[in-house]
Amino acid sequence: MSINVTVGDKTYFPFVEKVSYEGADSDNPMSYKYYDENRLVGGKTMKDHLRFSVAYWHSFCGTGADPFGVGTKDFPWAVQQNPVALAKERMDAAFEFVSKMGIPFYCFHDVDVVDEATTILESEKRMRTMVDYAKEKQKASGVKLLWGTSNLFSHPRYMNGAATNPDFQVLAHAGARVKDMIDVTIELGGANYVFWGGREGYLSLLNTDMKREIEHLGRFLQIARDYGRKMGFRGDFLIEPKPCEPTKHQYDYDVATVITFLRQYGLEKDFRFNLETNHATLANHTFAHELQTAANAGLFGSIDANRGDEQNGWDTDQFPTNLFELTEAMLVILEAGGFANGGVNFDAKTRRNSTDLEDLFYAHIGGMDTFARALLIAHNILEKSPYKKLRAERYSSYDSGKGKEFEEGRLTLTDLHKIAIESGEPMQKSGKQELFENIINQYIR
Ligand code: XLS
Ligand code: NI
Ligand code: NI
Repeated sequence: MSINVTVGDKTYFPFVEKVSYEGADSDNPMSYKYYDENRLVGGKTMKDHLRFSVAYWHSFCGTGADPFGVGTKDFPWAVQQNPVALAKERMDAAFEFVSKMGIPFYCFHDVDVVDEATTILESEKRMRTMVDYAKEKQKASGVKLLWGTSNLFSHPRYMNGAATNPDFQVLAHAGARVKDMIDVTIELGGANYVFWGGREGYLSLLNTDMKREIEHLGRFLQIARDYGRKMGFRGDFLIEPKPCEPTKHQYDYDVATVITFLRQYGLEKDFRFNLETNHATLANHTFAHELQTAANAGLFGSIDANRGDEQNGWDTDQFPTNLFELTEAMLVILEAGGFANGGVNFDAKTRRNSTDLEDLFYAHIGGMDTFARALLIAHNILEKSPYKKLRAERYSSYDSGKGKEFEEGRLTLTDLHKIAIESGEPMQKSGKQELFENIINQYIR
């Protein structure tokens, strides 16, 4: 079967028709070994469990430039000089890729799709053209928008922040861009709208009124939320924590910090979390920790899937391959009820020296297969292993008697004093960590 989703007749990836599930014994590198979109896992297809998404910025815009060198990747869709013509070609390539991969969603920042013009109104006009184009593409391919967002960190005007900029004119500019992207997200049927505050922090506390900046961020998000709801946006607003980079300190440091912030500004009913693996590890947390903290607050939303590097202290955004780490993550996600509006967005880039177009396929195939395996393993652990029972048993002393009375708030400190004297020294109870770890290993098969 030939799929033709490009509006023109150009193809950017002629070397593959369609990436399909062929099973773990296949030697075809352009096939899924584990991701079988229609396979049912606990009554739900893998496709619906994982809701994969491609990140426009890394896959179709990022050419491999780093602080030490220019880009290395010659994208065949990036030859046009005219910004709208270039944007259309890039979108042709994006939809060809996403369709051939059988990935159901994509995500973008405003500037990924089309370059900003010199005025806000001119930028909006360009974006309108591209929204019409994207609508056609979405309809022809069935691919949907997982989330939209505005890039409030790349342009030099945001060097001192966007919503937290000491200059109100910059904040207003950021507001205009967010308003436009909320409109775009609604028009394209986006399931979520993301805020990642890349420059919402500081480089030095000496020149920073932190209290005032955080209040501005709270106010900014409130009026963005109010606008979105007024315009009929029913999806989730997502906030994406990261502790630092490019700032020395980012205000949305980690989940625990952001929960307090959301509650302080009355945002907790409309906002949830978009959690990224490499951001968690930069904050010295595991990914599972961040997921669990969000789930505990009922605020788990979506994830940006990638992995960091054990030795490097920055956001390397590599494609996820660590099965143990992802199994721990999927355990938390499944126990939290899985994704509703959210999904697994690959906020990951191929390495600077991965310069073949095929590499984009291999990278996503690897990430998707690892997630598919982690899903199966975590599902089996929860359904078949003693994992949940073992964990529950550790807390069984609170299920009845005095422990239960404590949980219900019926004991005073004087009561505890009396109970402790009566019962004497508590018996030692093992935490059994190695046994829990062995269960994960046992089910990785
Ligand atoms: C950067 C962030 C960014 C957000 C979207 O570290 O992960 O890519 O996901 O602005
Ligand atoms: Ni991200
Ligand atoms: Ni990131």
